[in-house]
Amino acid sequence: MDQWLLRKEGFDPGDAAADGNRFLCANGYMGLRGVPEEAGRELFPAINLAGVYDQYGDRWREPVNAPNALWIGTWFDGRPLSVEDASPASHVTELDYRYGIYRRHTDFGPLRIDSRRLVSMASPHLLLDEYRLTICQDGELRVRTGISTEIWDINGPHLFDFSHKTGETLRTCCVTGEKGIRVAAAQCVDTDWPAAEEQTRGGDGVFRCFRRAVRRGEVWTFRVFASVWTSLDTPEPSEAARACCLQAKAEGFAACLESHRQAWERIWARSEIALEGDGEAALALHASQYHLNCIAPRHADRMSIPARGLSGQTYKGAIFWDAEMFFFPMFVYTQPEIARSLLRYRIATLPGARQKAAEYGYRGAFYAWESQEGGKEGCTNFNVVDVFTHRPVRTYFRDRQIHISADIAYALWHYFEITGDRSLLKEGGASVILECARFYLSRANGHLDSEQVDFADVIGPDEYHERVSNNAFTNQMIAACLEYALRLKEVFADQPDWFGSLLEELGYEADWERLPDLLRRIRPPREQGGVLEQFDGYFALEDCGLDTVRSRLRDPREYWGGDHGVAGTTQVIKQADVLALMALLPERFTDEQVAASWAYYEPRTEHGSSLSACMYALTACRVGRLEEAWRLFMKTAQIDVLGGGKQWAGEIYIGGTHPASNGGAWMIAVLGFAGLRMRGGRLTLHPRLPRQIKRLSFPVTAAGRRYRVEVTREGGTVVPL
Ligand code: IFM
Repeated sequence: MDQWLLRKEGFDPGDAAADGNRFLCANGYMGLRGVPEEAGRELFPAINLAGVYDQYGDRWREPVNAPNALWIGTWFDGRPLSVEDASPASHVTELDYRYGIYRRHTDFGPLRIDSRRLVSMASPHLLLDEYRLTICQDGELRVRTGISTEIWDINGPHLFDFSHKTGETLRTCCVTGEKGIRVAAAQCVDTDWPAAEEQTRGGDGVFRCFRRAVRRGEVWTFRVFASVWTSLDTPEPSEAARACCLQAKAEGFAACLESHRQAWERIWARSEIALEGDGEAALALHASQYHLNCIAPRHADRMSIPARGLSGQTYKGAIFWDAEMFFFPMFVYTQPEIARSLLRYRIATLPGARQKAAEYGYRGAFYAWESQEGGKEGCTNFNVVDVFTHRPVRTYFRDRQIHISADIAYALWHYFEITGDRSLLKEGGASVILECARFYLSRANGHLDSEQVDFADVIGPDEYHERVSNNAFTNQMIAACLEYALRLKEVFADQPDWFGSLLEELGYEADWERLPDLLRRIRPPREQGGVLEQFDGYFALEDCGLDTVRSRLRDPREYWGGDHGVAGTTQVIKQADVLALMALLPERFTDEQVAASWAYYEPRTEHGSSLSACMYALTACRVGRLEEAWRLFMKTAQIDVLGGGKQWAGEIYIGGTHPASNGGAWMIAVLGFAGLRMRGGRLTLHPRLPRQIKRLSFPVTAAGRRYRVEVTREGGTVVPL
């Protein structure tokens, strides 16, 4: 079995949305959905741009899809050859995870198309396609390549005022509606086609057309170089796009491909987990690491990653806690400069978080639940649409999921602990931690001089139970945030003046005095026989099984949470909540508490979020439930190989790739199965390999040094490189 290859035979338009995700190519700047070159809007093609947002009318703001600069269509004897309409004799789609290369092989009878396509990892604005036609019958061939403006949007349109230029390089320019961001795409072609081409521009884009009689046995190749830039990158995006593709054409396809492959080799040298013992698991792990690596913002130094990566506009292209809790661990241990970029995005968006806290009448930093550019809150008060009434449903993610600020403080602290580098704290990270702690000071319910302080009216990770009090996850993460704030003083013990002036600058003196009090009084989780109660009153809810709750659904797309959701009045939860807490702050809980809570909550968990299974797998490793850990690992790691995961929340499409699961797969393998930890500046291992795994081998970076970790049934080693 090839551990680097995803392969699919046949074409089913019903799978187009899922396949576009599974076969995604990306490089952090943009994501190219895995659909064939000739795809029209109905097959959801997209070149999704990282960090470029637009709002159309009063619809949801979402990231912009660029004009489709790699569009190619083929006609034979006047008949269009598209996978959708021309019923090919065979069609195979492949994704090479090692080098991020999408391939398609389609036999249409009179001709065969074999193409390979990529989004360059060496040059962030460049896309390439080598499109080869093998003629199987004499006839007339027409090939049209160009920039199509048939753009798929969920809440668009976003691009207006299209203008096109012909010439050696075709160009399209347009602007976004809300902010007037200019978006430019360019394309040029290298081919040995003997006849002159004809160029056209119009309502659907700008194209060149190659047409002539061909004979059986001939082979024609079109090497397409395309480029996308926006005015956020440069004042002259159109010129930059033109220059980028001309330079690539001058270098040649083979040279561009080689630079791209070398860039991927460097990424794998720093991050690849080699797993021996189970081919499917090895493939799934490569797939997970591919999907997370290909959306990392390598071209920017203060950018984060949306919850559905660059696979489209789902979840408004927003940054959730997924970034800090699920993507960050792989990056901090393999490519800390990317982890740093994710956190610098939060530092840069601190003003937005302060503004949000102020809007709700609090002080400090309350980060956006769905963060867009500048920390703008993308989450609306009506984030789900009811499948029966088609009315928006009031949801409380935006205003009650207050754990988000503590999650960010948690990642900042762990960046410092794992890298040993204080500079990020000095650059603004310390201010973020202090401002998050200050938010909780002002959000705490009750008087700080009362014996216990509640955090009432919140939502924990389990979003099916809204507006609960003393959610264990939230309270404990807040406690951790306060501790990190207080420990900053020790971290900067050798620079008391600097730390003192930071407190002064933030006007923090009085708050600093109050932190220990709040920390001491936060209500601890209630417990029954070692099982932590998820929130006040959870144990009193109806205790029926998952199947019972599912049987109450009247529509498979129905939302389970909220006022009328089938899960809200029961103990059935959407995703890991108490167990997420135990996975993230393991030292706070005994093995007995973890074992008891795992046994209680797992059967009551829908795993309706792709963030769930990995937290259960991590905690299953700790308590020796290795068969379950393995099952949940496979569920996590295979999500984008099999194209699974929920597609709908009410009437809202939530499909896409699953970077949180991708990061979760890394966490299970490294932190769970190998048991890697950074403690007191040292890496330790505590291997717990399931029987299916013979050996795990991977590189890690910690405290500025690189190591290779090897784990077998006999034990593990950490060897400096
Ligand atoms: O952040 C998650 C949340 O926990 C569950 N719903 C989907 C979000 C984005 O992945």
